[in-house]
Amino acid sequence: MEINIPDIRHGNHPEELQQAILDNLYYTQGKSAELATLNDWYMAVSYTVRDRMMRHWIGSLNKFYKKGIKIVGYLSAEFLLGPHLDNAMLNLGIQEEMNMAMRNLGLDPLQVIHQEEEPGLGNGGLGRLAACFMDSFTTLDIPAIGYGIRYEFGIFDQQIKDGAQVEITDKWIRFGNPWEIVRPELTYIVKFGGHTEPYTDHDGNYSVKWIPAYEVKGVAYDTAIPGYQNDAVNLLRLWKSEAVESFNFKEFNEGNYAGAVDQKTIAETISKVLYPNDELDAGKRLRLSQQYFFVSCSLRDTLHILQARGLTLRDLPDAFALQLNDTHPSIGIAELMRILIDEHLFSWDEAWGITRKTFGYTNHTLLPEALEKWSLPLFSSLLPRHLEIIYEINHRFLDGVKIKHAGNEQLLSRLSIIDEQGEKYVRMAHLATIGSHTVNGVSRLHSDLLRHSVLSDFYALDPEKFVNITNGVTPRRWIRLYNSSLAGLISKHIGEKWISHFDTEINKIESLAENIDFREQWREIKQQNKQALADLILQRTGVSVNPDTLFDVQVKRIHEYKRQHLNLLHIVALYNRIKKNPGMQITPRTFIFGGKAAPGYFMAKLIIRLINAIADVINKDADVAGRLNVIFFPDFNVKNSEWIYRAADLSEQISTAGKEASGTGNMKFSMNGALTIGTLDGANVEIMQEVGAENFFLFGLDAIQVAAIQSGGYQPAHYYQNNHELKEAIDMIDAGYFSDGDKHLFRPIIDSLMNHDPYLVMADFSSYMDCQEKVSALFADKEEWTRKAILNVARMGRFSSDRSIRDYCSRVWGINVVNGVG
Ligand code: 26W
Repeated sequence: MEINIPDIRHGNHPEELQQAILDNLYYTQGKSAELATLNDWYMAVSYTVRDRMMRHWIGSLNKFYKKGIKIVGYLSAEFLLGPHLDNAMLNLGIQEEMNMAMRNLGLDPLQVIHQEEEPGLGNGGLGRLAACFMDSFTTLDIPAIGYGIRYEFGIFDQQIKDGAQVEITDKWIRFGNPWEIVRPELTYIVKFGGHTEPYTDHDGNYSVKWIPAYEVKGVAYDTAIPGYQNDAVNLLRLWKSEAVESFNFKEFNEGNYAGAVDQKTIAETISKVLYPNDELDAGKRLRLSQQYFFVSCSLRDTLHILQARGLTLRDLPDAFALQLNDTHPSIGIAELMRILIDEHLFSWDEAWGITRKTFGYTNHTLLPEALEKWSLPLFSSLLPRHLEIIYEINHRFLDGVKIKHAGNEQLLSRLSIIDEQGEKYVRMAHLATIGSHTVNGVSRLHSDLLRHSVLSDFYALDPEKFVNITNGVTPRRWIRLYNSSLAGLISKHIGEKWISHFDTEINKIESLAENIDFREQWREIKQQNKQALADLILQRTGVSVNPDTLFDVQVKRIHEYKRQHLNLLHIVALYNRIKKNPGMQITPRTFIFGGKAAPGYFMAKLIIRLINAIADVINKDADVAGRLNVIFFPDFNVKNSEWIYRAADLSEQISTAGKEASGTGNMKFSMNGALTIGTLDGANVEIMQEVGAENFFLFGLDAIQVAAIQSGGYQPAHYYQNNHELKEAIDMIDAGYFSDGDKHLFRPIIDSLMNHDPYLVMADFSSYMDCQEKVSALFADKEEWTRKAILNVARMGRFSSDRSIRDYCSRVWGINVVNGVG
């Protein structure tokens, strides 16, 4: 007699899922339905979804140990994953069934989903790119391990109090994290400080012993990364630091209770908190400790997997492709050399050969202040053995250069890993470049600028080493999940293949741009998304905005090179135009800003205050009511961005040309039907090429013109004197018009703009104003605007992170991806 046991762990029928949720609530969460809180239900639902990943995960883990495969180890100090639950339900293809099961249990699925605390283990672009790449690795079924740090506190939560940013500690794991599994059996010891002792071993080999001052333990926490409906699951392995000895009985017995646990405190500090600096190197000892900690654990783990696969250390470059996500993990080059030479007695040359063949390095910024360099005293006190190895790497590299460039001291000192100027520094970008087989930038323009500026001497030496891999974003989270109605409309016309084959399928909607019904439905969806955002803005800021206005959106980290203050000058000028001529015809706009400022970045925090100050005055001004609104959306993060990208009409990508390495928000907006106003910077250049210049609002100086003006004695005040709207706007801010007459509050911004203006805000103002008028004019033509919006989406295929990963496989990692799958 056939007994159909409901397959509680694997079954995807709503009844089975319903039972599974109750089971997990009872057996895993230890709660009855009567007493369960929303968080209990969230945990039970999450465990139920996780159960459905387990079988594939274990299968994939076994794959890591299979012969002949090459695993990508993606080393990143940041992974900005965003919430797991909704993405996992999508990728497992059980959204409807899970929502049905939750409703049958009397739950509101959206409420349960939004209960999840976002794992904010990143600052911005770099961290989010790593997360998109993990989704693409797995959807392309490429074996990959993301290695990083399990920060106890991620990026701060942002509150706006009296117009100013207030940072709130991000206690993301206070209610527990159902998506991670701790691996206490997978721990590695990491040494710090101390000194080195050279010695000759019994075979007469010269070697060096590192006697550390202290050690910490790294414990692995694993999170499953599901592919899109392909049963593939990859691994995100994040390290938590713990004391080797968490309790020192001897100290305790002597009554030194603090002493008994201080090791624990020190050790746990290492993975305690994410540094909230974006593009600004703080050069702090703890930061270098964090970097060495996770890199050392990760390298040991790759060697552990290698040995478990029955391979030798010499097989490393064929078994693993290790990618450095910027210089943050680049100490890994010296660490691998140390392990091979000091612990496995490899010769220098063999060790160096293996190291160079294993690492690739991706650069994400050209900003001098963002390029990491560590002072020698700090470096030698924390990592004495690594400094010796870096000296040797440097010495041998420069010796090699001398062969062709003997006597060119200038060149040698420019190339040297050690910056001899003033207080000496270790230049991590130089170590990363010398120690990697391939260096790439993240957009065509950025990779060119990398070749011809920051790393030009290295490029001249070895041009083959430098390639470009333009960034991408995952169409799963950024369209299918966060804009499901638009995704539904697209799938209705071209099927669902575009979700996993975006770059080859999405252009099939191109012809629909000429279809008036399709355009109508398209506009309807945008309007619904704008209404939803307007409701959320009212809820979060108390300001009601009109979804019929043009939603002009700039969301990204606050930074002077991203020029949120240029956007503000346009707003003030527009405001003045209406004030002067209330009857004038303008396209009503709602300006929406969002983004966090690094807590120590004074100007960025002042720009947030200026945005809110201008918003207060304009939103209360009856003369412009209904025609101009300004909003600062608090706590911009992956979770909140769900409502923003899909609701935008205009995407602001207005950085000074040559400063934004790529940008990825620009791609998310364009993929969700926003038109872009932007400069020829980063990936904007390629977006415009793909969508067509006629479907892109281009303005401003290009990177060559910027460099020319900056080296030609730029006079920002000149533009102030010759543009009355600019002058008027500057004067109003300076006069305290937006700060209750307080002339001092925004003076630093005005002084910077009038005297230095390092990011050419003044020089690009009039071109920006003119371009914005074109935007207003076109927006009045609803059909043409919608047509261009559809063409934008249709032509964004190239900006899928799947295409980026396939490029890395062919140009960097030597992994062949067949028919788009690993
Ligand atoms: C040392 C402090 C620090 C921290 C983070 C310096 C630099 C960083 C990151 C490199 C900053 C970052 O996120 N850069 C952004 O990377 C994105 C992904 O490639 C690009 O799209 C953005 O243009 C770039 O600003």
